[in-house]
Amino acid sequence: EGVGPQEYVGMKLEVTQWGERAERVKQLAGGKKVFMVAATLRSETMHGVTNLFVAPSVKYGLYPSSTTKGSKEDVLYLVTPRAARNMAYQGLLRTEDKVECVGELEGSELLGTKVHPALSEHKEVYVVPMDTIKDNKGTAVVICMPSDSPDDWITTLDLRKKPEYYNIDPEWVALEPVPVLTTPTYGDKTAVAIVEKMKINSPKDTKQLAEAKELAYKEGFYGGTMIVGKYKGEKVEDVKNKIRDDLIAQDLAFIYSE
Ligand code: A2H
Repeated sequence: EGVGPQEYVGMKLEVTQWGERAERVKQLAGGKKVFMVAATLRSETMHGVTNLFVAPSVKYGLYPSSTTKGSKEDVLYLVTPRAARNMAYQGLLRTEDKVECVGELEGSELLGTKVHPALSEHKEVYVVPMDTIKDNKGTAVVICMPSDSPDDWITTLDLRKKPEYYNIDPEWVALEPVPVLTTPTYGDKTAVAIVEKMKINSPKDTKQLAEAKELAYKEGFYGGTMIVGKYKGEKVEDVKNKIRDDLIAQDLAFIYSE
């Protein structure tokens, strides 16, 4: 990627119910509040979250937040060890000589767990797999916004098509995108329209998806108008940073750079 540091918004999604495969993780958390932290470049689309993606074979950990040190309200963040090192460096995590870690786990253990995406239409969404998540970028936790992300839409379709292959309950996958903005060329489900137009069939069509992603991003950013929330009717370009700042002010997100 680029030379400079990449700045993400780390969205905090609280675990509301551990899934059947997360018994061990639940024990590790020991009753503490756990936030899965998703790294995103599109925090203005938060209202449209339908699922949360992790990579089944990637290693994650539970790390105590620095802001809760000494208080009873202990909070744990769930991210990769690599992201945890960056977060510790940015003062977000508790450190002694090294980064404190409550325990490690595999993405596969999280499938079927439920989280609460704040400010979203869905009050709870399921954690489902995305095989194309890389563990050398962001937190390896990715918010699913099928209305505006071609990757998210095609993955959603594939999960529904092949639940046995992915070892999931198809009911976990929310099939209906929740529109948050509208664009002049593609309407309010930009990613869906672009995936159809480009005839993308699989999450493995990486070259086409890269193109689709670029197109959707430009359309949404330069041409998009918000259709939900506090900034309804305003241009995405004008309110993107305000939405991010609001999320941070409400303690629903933080800046994470790497
Ligand atoms: B984006 P960049 Cl609505 N592996 O968030 C694969 N993809 C990852 C990732 C990882 N480890 N970490 C983050 N991402 C995704 C929302 C979104 C995103 C929308 C539209 C486009 C879009 C909802 N998913 O990204 O390589 C995250 O998905 C397209 C650029 O650092 C994050 O933002 O440029 C984006 O990729 C970061 O990608």
